[in-house]
Amino acid sequence: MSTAGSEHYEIIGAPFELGSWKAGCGEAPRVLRERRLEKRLSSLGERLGFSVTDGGDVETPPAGDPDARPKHLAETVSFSEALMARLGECYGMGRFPVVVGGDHTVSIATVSAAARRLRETHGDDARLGLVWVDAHPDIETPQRNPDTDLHATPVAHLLGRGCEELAGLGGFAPKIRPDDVAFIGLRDVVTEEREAIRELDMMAFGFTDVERLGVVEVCERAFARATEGTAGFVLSFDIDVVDPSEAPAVQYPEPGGLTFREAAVVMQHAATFASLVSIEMLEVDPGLETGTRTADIAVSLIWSALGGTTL
Ligand SMILES: [Mn+2]
Repeated sequence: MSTAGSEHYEIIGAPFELGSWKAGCGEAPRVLRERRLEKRLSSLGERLGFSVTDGGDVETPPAGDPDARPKHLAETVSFSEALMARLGECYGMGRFPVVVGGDHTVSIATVSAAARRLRETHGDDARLGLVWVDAHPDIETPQRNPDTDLHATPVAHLLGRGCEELAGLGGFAPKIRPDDVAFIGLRDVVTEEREAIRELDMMAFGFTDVERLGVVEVCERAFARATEGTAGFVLSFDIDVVDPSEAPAVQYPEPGGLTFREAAVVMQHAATFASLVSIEMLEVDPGLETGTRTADIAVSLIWSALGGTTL
């Protein structure tokens, strides 16, 4: 199994949690570090020939007016700008970002930064692919549901929908085209999201598709969608795609999730592409479990995404 082809990975903590209705995901970067994230990746790097740096956390803004709508938009914009700038530095140093959230609003900045990077290296027409591994498609908009939590909206914003302040992050939009995106593991989708996925003809594999087709076939189709015709792609991983019996520390536990083994296959599949430009592990809420099972699974999955295999 080859690696994503980078010689230097940088861990970047993004402890933003205002995109969710409850606090908690902001603790994940600290807990994943306590579970020896950097050490495990560095050990893998000794085997595969890459180095790893822990770049620390991007600072998060304090919560503003809780009654403002869309919820915490100003704070989300200011954090997204800071994270996007930080990722620009990371790419500028020739490093590959390994982003640890934080809630899923973090993806608005990570995918925007990757899109900007490809525009810089491949020109303004460069397309960015996206593999979104999640129980939810996160394609809601504050226009349709003013009370939505913004972590339910990143895909919509990356497609150029939603709020202009977020969709236009970095001064361009959209960041991705619907036909360059693939969802894996969906199992909690609201009607309007289902309609948006159909209307935009997006590739989506629900949890029963994973069962029927097998995870390898799903990976082959999904990663083909994100890599063919694109200059690079991002792997965004929401830990709630894993079954809560194995990864319980999530805010929306839903039965029927991927097994840890299936999730590891997805990550190892990602690692075979040299065009992978960034990965992220989001939505771990460590306070929702006693012990560290979910955090440990998250660390192992990141390890797999950097090319980690048992043998
Ligand atoms: Mn999500």
